[in-house]
Amino acid sequence: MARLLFLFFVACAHSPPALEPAPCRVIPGLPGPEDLVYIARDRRWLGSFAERRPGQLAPSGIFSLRGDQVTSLPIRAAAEWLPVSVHGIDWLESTGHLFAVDHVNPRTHRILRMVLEGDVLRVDAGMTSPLLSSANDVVAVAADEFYVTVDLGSSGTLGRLWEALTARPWGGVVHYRKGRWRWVATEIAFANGIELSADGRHLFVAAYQGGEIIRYARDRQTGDLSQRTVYARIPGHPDNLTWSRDSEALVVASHDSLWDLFWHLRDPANHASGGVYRVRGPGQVEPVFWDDGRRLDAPSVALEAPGDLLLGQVFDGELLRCTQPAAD
Ligand SMILES: [Ca+2]
Ligand SMILES: [Ca+2]
Repeated sequence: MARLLFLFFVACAHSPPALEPAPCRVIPGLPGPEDLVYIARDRRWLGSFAERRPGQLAPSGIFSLRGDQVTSLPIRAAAEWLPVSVHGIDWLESTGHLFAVDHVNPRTHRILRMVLEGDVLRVDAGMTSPLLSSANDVVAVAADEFYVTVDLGSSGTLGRLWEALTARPWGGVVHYRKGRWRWVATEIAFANGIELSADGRHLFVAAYQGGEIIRYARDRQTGDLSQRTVYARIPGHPDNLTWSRDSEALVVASHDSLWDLFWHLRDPANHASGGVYRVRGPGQVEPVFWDDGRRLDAPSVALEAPGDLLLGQVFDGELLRCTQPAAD
């Protein structure tokens, strides 16, 4: 089994892109800043964080980054919603809601909808379904409609382990509208980051184990997905998706090697390299950042804001803020 594991992980490695090191600075943060959104009206980022290393206390929540100041935001909620264990998030600008995947316990995942009131988040709805066996990320369409990626479709622990190790395409996408849950996409190898086009006509999903971004046509009346195509192949294992400042490109952070990620999980001194890629159209993949892990390990998300590219990661506590040429 160990030999099989070794061969599997080595097979996932690839060579890094040739890039000049970007001018970046490290911002000390909270453990596992896995996903980010940008709140333009407040000129600040919000991010999910969670301690994922075994044997540690497991704080989790939402942080705010203003300037270089990271603060954990208090979450006000009925007792049944607390404590939270947050994973992927999405910001719905039209209603001012933050949506968050909450890994409340290993078998019951749910989606929390929160309102940002100054420096406090108030949970105003929580939604769950047996379909959310292993939820990863969420993208909201409206206050009462969203899509959730389910990374591993198996229900038991052993089944999930087998599915992950053998890269079985048993994950998918679940759609929620006004109390109704249903599968709208299946056969995805570890469905991870998810984004919607501005016009709502296309949905994009990062297949982490497939090393690709999948695009679907979306029916805006029914929410149905169709016309699955491989939009872009990404080096390594693509995690969360965001839109570029000009909304013309998808930006994706990717881990180079699952083997390195595994050893980084065991010990922060072991580095896990990764990159950030911009996808301007079908097959048009442009590397914009790469690091061997000494500045940032296992990048999980990259989000552009005016003049900056902010990167989060899976396990360690730092954020990386890189200067970009001003686009606006
Ligand atoms: Ca997200
Ligand atoms: Ca993710």
